[in-house]
Amino acid sequence: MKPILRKNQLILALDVTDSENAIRIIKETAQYVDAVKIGYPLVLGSGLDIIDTISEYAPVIADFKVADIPNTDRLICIQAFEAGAGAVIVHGFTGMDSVSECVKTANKYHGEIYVVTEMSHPGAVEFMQPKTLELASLAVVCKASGVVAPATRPERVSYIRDIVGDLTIISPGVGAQGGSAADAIKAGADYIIVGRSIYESKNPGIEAEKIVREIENCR
Ligand code: NUP
Repeated sequence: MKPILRKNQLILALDVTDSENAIRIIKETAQYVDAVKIGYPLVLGSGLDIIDTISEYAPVIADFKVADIPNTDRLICIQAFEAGAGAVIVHGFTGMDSVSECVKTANKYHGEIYVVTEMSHPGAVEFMQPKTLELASLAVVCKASGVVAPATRPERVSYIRDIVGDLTIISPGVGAQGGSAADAIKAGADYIIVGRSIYESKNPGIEAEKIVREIENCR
């Protein structure tokens, strides 16, 4: 995700499963999004080459939530960066050695690592929320580029901002999960991640533009 020149502060979560649909949606939305987050639904549905295809339109963040021993993490990150991803999302609960290995691998590709702090869904309060401070601090210590923080809980975005300083915060949970783009940005998120509200819409381009305007109006 390195040099994001346009700052619409919007990342598209492209969780469709077939490449034809994915390409149609990115063509309609490319002018509004700063990056595209691609995860297991699209990669498993259409193959790893989709990362390269989509990266012709916008930088790709591979949301693989990498969570293994350092060597396996390294192998997964290599696959993602070799495929054309500019950034990879990893879990932090595996500990410092695992996350550091991901950052080390990313640096070789001039890529970025984002560490999940507290997830946006209700279940995240069970096991993750009590460890948010540690997970966010780990991202700082390991020199990750940024963290993932929940737009569904703007007060937690503020809390995480205080911990991570100037690391980049990317924030999912807007729209389908109930969060507001403006509230998350005001709480300190750098980018909003939006999936279903855009890709399930009849007019993904119009929907993406609407969110960009909402963000602009709250700056
Ligand atoms: O905490 C997280 N919450 C979340 O929704 C971490 C994530 N990576 N995501 C992802 O963001 C989720 O897997 C999906 O790809 C996207 C949100 O999509 P939507 O709820 O806007 O459809």
